[in-house]
Amino acid sequence: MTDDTYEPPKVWKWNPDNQQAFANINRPTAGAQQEKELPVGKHPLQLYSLATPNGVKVTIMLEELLAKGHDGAEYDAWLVNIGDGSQFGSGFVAANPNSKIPVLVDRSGDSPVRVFESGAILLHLAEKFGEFIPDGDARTECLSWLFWQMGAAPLLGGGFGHFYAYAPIKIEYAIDRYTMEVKRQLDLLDKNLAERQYICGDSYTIADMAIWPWYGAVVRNLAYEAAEFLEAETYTNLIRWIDEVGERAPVKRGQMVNRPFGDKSMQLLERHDASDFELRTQDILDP
Ligand SMILES: N[C@@H](CCC(=O)N[C@@H](CS)C(=O)NCC(=O)O)C(=O)O
Repeated sequence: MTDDTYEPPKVWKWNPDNQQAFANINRPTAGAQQEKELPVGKHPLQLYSLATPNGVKVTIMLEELLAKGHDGAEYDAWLVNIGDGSQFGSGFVAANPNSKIPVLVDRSGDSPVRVFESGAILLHLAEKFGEFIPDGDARTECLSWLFWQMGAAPLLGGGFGHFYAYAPIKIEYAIDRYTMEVKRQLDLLDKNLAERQYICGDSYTIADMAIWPWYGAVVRNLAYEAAEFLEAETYTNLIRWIDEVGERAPVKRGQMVNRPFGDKSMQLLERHDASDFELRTQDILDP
């Protein structure tokens, strides 16, 4: 397979035998592939997720809300293993027809409300609890950065991350194209944070929670092993903010939830109670 000899056919056909990264779960169609209901716990909020950057955004928000004393933000976090195709179960698809984590089912009202797309979940929770979203013009600025992140991250992850780290061949054209864009994004964040403490201004908001898991992971070399390639250490304002946000206790807890990889003491596969962080990490359950 070389990119300079490939001639696209008139009509593309799916090859289910394709062995490339994520080929076992990718399909050209949407919808449920098997019958499987979602579990439901005791709390008002039910989260079905995995500790990828998109998943972590939401667990950080929930832990931040709980730290502020909002008992209504108590949640059950169920682990969804996207590697085995759990996102294509009928219950999951009913909650998120797009078959991607994270998805939240808010059961605090008369009937359950599904919320999919991490940005929509952050906004739903911010509005529900009146937290981490400012008023007036600052709200507009906050939403601008939130929507920026939702549009920018696929270029970082699906574009740069895929072609730099996962693609079976290194395609210079693709890596160049996405590296250019990712460095532009890093420079944008760095310049913004040269003037502000947080992404939207003086206060910590859902825009910080959306942006931090992605750009924090790349800059701290926790995603794609590309920090040196991207000269991440040169974005000093960004690093100052990454370190500051990373020091928050709810941010530390949020990263542990639905995490089946890495250091066992940081893996809380499911979260059903605040005490789980002390009592149910994998170093204790599976030493
Ligand atoms: N725009 C979505 C993206 C969610 C997303 O891409 N989730 C990935 C994990 S980070 C996923 O569930 N992938 C499974 C799949 O593609 O089948 C969001 O922000 O919620």
